[in-house]
Amino acid sequence: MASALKNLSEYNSDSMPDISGKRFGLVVAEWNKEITDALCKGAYETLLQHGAKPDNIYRNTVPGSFELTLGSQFLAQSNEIDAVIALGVVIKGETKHDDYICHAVAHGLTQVGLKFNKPVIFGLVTTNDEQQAWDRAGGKHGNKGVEAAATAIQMLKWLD
Ligand code: RBF
Repeated sequence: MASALKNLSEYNSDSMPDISGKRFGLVVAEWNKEITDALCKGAYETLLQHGAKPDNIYRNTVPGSFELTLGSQFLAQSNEIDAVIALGVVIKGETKHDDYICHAVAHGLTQVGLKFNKPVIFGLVTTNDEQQAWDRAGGKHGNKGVEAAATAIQMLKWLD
């Protein structure tokens, strides 16, 4: 698979819009908390690196990834938030729960973004095991939180 060959967090940071006045909502699932914290750190630092103000970044938690959709909706409906970044880690278990959760979140976040006409970024890491999740939360495959934040910033170009 292509993603196995490169660090996906090496995005092109040219022509990023000015985000010094933008407000971001981070929604972070508490399942696999140590890993989602690493995703959140990556996202937070990326926003700061591109000029966001710490006071304009709101971090909120939800119990698990399934709740990312509603948590994102609570933020997206606010006029005070310009973009939402949803972060979670779903690790495959013995049942098909992971499938249901991932599909629900992908569908749900899409709906929220369309409903409120603002970026709602899918930062869900879906893996077969914990190591693969760490590999994507600051490990050998970069940090999906960094990518999610970069995606949010790039999408804000549309709304300037
Ligand atoms: N939430 C996650 O964020 N990641 C998981 O890997 C995860 N696995 C779950 C496995 C099972 C069997 C269940 C019942 C829930 C799991 N959840 C997981 C929690 C889920 O996202 C949600 O918080 C709960 O189902 C309550 O709605």
